[in-house]
Amino acid sequence: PPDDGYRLWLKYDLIKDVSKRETYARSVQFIAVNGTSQMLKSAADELQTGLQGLLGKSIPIIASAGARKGGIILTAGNGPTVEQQALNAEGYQITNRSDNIIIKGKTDAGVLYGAFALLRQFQTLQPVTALSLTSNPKVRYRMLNHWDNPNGTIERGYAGETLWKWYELPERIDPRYRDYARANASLGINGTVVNNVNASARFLTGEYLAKVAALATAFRPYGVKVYLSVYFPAPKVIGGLKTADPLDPEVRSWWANKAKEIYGLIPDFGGFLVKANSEGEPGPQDYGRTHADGANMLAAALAPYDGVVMWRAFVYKAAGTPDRPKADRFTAAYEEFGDLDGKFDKKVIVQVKNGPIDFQPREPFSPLFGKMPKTPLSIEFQLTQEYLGFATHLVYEAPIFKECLDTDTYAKGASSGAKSASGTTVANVVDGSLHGYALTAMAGVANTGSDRNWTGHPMAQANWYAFGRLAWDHTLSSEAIANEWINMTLTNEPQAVKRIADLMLKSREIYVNYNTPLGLSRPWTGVHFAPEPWQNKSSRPDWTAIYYHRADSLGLGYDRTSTGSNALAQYNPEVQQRWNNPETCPLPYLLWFHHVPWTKKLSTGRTLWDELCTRFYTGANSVRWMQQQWALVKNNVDPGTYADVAARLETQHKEAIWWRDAWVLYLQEFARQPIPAPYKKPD
Ligand code: GCW
Repeated sequence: PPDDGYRLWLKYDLIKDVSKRETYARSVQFIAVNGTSQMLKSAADELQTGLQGLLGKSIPIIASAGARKGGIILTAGNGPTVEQQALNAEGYQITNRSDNIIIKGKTDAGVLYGAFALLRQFQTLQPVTALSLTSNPKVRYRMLNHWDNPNGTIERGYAGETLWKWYELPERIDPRYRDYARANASLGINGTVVNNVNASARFLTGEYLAKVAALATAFRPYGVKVYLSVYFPAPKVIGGLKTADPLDPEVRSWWANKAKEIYGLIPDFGGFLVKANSEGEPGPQDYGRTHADGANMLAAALAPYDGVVMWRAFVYKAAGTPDRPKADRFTAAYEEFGDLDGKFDKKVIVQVKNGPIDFQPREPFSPLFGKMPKTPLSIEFQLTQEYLGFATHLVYEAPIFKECLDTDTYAKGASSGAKSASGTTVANVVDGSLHGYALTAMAGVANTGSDRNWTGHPMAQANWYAFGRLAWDHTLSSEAIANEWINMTLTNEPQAVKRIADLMLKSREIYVNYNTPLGLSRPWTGVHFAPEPWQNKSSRPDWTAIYYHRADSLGLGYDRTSTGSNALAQYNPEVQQRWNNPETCPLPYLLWFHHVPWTKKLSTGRTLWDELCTRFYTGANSVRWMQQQWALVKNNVDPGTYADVAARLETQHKEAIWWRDAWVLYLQEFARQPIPAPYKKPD
């Protein structure tokens, strides 16, 4: 039967090469597991199932290897050896000793991650002899954030409805919960926020906590902890109090009791995620208090337990309004959070979106990363393709994540220069190595849903995969991750792997070209799908298109230098220098920071107008190239997956033209110039 995508990258299909299979089979004649915990059992079971599929052989699980050779030995423990000392709490080590493959972790979780890593070796046809793999996660909390509502819908979700069947819980446990946890564990994702940050207070009621506890039980054998988004005024809405003021003693004790109730049901509950005073969500400012007051109050409630508070910095007051005509949404988060640096409780992590605005196809990094040395900052990426063509456009997101993570914040001033060598990149901030944070986290807004293949677009599975791998180790390259994923999910045929990887690696730039080239942005209100650069009516000016692109008769782009909003001043001087001169600002960021005349000659030799047209047209044409590349792998991938992706690429092409034409025709009204000759012909 055609592959329905349900198994994700954990497919475990029989390895076609017989001799390879036989070689592998000789090294795995048993799985010995030292211990009986749930997580060790998960590890052994996964190896057994995986190897059964890959090698077509059933391998016994035994309690102890004794003198036996030619098997896999799983051991957890914190011993004195140098190897063990090289591991952190969730790291693993895989070595060959006395003809056995040994997977070691300090904890059971480490062993579980090691088991998946070993399976990956088989799935990607790597050797399993002379192994010496030591790997430690670089951040501690590796999280998915689900924007799932109690009524089953998912905010910005394009892969069906929520995975959580609230009306069946807590009694019925959908088998899919376990597969969800397995998929996450295979990447090292160890936490999941199950409900939308635009939170319903209902999740904190006894009725729902019992359901959440049932999910926690299903995920626990895979090391995935459950977290909840909280509605800040819950003490009023479900607690019957008159206020939700974070400094009010009754409110504080309400939260303390709520935490106690939660931990009574879920002893390893992860903690709270909070969106407050943002886009209409209530928060501490409603009572004249600060974000720190709100976050610290929740941290106090969690003090007796292991949980943490993840407080989002995605905030922006209405900008462009008569009282704040010049205000720039770009600067809003730092304006609200900058002064609070160092004022948060030790259990608080401030969660910052990668860019200052909102998950645009390309954004500069958020200025907070360079300027909050005393506050643990988590980075929030968006896997679901809100601004990336929903589930019909193929966009491999690893390059988006990497571009941000690898950018130097110059948080310690001028340094040796070269990207990550400087030690002050966004990744170095987030992983705690720069400022020595004890709490470190990365979050991805999930792209999963009830669709059989989890993510709608079959290729969007790679975005879940890539996020998880980078949350574990941000030094992995986009290319290495793509290669792993393709080998595990689509094909092992080297030529086809190469072609698909090429297609994936170019996909983001292609999308940017037909969607928002040269640093345009488009977070206007509404569905975030249709091109409507003309949209200029909304309850808030900063929810119009015009507010962002600033097209006028002279030119295009948002002046964020000192002659404009001066948002650039929120970056360290070296970063400002990189972006503040329109002559030298790299083209991908140009219109983020400058209002550029239509006739201005760019470094490409073309005027702004010609360059824009070139990008819009070549971008849309490149989707044809993507289709051709995909057609060339037809015989190497599953026919169902092939047809699904081919059909979505056809839609993508149609929509790329739609975007191109909308922008070009709209901008032409301002630029008043012809479309350059090579692109005049209709498609
Ligand atoms: O990306 C924007 C979305 C909102 C979302 C908000 C946020 C959950 O358009 O749908 O709300 O950001 O991140 O809070």
